[in-house]
Amino acid sequence: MFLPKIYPITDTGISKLSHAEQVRKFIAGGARFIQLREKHSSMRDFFADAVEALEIARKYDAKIIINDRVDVALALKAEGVHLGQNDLPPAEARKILGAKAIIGFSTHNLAQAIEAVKFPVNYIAVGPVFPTRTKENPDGIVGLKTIKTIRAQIGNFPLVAIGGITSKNFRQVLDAGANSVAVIGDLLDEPENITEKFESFSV
Ligand code: TZP
Ligand code: MG
Repeated sequence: MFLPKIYPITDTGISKLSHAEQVRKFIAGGARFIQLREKHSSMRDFFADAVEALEIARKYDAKIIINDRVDVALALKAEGVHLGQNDLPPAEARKILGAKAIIGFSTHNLAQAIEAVKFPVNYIAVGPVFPTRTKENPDGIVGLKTIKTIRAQIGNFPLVAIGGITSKNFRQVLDAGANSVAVIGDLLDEPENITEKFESFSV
């Protein structure tokens, strides 16, 4: 399984740190698979920050996945992209990024998850599992029961759970059948402790 159990995602709004600085801190805690997620800053500013983040990641053989933007992932030579239901369709992203790219795809219910595993994607994400304050206009809460149902329906297809996951509840989410938990707020809300927080998700 190429997915790590803990999949950290950057957020400059919560951490008040650059993507590069967050990547540095996640890597110091042991992360080697990190998503850069930027919803507000200009493409220019994000790109410059992401170039720096990639330079740091390369030194540690850490993989970087870019949220939403296939063009940015391609320009950066990032390892992959994470797409939502309203982004470029996964099949188009695959044509652009090639067979080796890691493509993740967000789903928010059982029907979407069942559909998504037919797409040319390397993993699907499902969420929000629990209430989250990080995402603007989140879909309805999925809950652990739906994670179990999705797992039963998709065989061993790589599954990431996201939304409201913390160092206290993540084991339940893995036990419900997720291969990996993606975490934003609980890792970043004390920016001075990001490395320690990552380490506290010990599995
Ligand atoms: N998609 C579903 S919930 C979510 C995303 C991007 C936000 C997850 O952030 P947090 O802070 O870990 O709840
Ligand atoms: Mg998206």
